[in-house]
Amino acid sequence: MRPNPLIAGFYPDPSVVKVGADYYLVNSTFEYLPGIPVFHSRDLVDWKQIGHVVSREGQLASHSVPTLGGAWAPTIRHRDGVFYVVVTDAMGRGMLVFTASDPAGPWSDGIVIDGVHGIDPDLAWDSDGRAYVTYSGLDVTSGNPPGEHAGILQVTVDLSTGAVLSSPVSLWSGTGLKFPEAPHLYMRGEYWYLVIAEGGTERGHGISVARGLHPAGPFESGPGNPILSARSTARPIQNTGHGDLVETPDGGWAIVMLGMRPTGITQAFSAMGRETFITDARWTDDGWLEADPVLLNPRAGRFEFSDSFEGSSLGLEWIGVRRYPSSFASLSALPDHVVLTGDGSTLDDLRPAFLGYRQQHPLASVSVVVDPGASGVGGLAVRYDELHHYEVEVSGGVVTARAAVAGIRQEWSIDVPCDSPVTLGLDFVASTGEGFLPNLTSDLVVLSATTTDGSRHELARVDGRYLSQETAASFTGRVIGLYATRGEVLFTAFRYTGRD
Ligand code: 6LW
Repeated sequence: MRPNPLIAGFYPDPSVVKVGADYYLVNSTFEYLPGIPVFHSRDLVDWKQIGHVVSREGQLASHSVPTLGGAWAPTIRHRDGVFYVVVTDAMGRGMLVFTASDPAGPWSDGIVIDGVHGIDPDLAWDSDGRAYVTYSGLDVTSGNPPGEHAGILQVTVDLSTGAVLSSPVSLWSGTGLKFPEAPHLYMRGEYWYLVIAEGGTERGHGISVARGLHPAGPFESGPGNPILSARSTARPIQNTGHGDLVETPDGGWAIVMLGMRPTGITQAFSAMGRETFITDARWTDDGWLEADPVLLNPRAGRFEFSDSFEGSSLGLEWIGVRRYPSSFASLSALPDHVVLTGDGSTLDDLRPAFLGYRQQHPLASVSVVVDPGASGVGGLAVRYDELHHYEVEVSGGVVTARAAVAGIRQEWSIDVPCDSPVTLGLDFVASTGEGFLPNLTSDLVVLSATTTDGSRHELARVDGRYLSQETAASFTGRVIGLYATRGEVLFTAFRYTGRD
């Protein structure tokens, strides 16, 4: 059995393509930059990030998108030596096509698919080379609140210019559940299969299938819909839906999809947000698609990531909020350090100087050595969005822990020696403390500071459920990060350990 989660942490809306013996997978990134990570695998088990589709200014309008906007639901495909990613830059540039000859990049600037308002674009070609963009008719491109849902729609497109060659036609839009979305078209034998998600990205999420003789339909609904859903089950992986079908190395089939790992019994909370999972699929004798339930199978052992910022560039795992890390983080200012420059923006603002790393495990421990100098202010935070973040911060001989939740905030402070670095810590532990119902809610987040004499000061223990998908209601997940709000703040020895 393959590991599940397949790619842990905030990696939602996966799309995957097989090119020869190689697999490439992309995810949504919303307001974070660089955007749309590209992962590579040869066995569908071990994945290594090789680049990003969005790696420079102008490709997306992410610097100004509101929370929930940005890179939604890319599809990756390959044809005649060219890789394509179609995606919606929600509340930004609209629906876009990016191309690259090497999936590691560089990718093109992105062409707008003119006048098409919708999300979750798919790309497929018929035998004449005509390109079909099939999408979900929810208009999030205009900056206005989404209007009525128009179901699954399709246009033909000239991919070299973005020109739409036909009026949108309505395709099969599921069995009647809410939010028909994430369509993908595949040709197999004499049929075109239309696989979609429906039921919404919450607990009711699922995947349904239809087939027809032409990519534009008409489509006939499959007999076993939804073919995949965890709704109303006690399975530890919930919200499964939004999937892409792929042939496995041994000639079988699998669906890669998003899911969540909520903690709790009735009310439950998902700290990491929507993650990437996988399950086996197969074709029945009468040519319909079936899928297995999505089962939890975490990778064994302890995971460790550390960074002492020795090289000349940041690793691909580091991300910023509506800003590229290079705009506020320097590796050249001081050996073995990253220096973040604050510009007055705080974690409550849209564009903080925040260098982020995704939380990937329900139990995790993070630390970093921070030196704010005489006038800097900075620290270590875990963030869901502008309204939901916990942090431990140091400036001028004071360490402050802060919890901000939906406009409500609390702070705790201690004095520390002014002229030496401090190790700041975030620990994500099981919620067994006094006043918490063991394992019935989420984790506890412990905010601490350790001074150079080795004494550890715990400033606060905060209920982790307020930094979860269900509470924050953003589309992302927890991202842990170093940040500076003022001055130049020096960081070294970042360490993340986690286990499932
Ligand atoms: C995405 C839609 C969804 O476009 O959530 O779960 C939206 N699915 O398909 C944002 O990720």
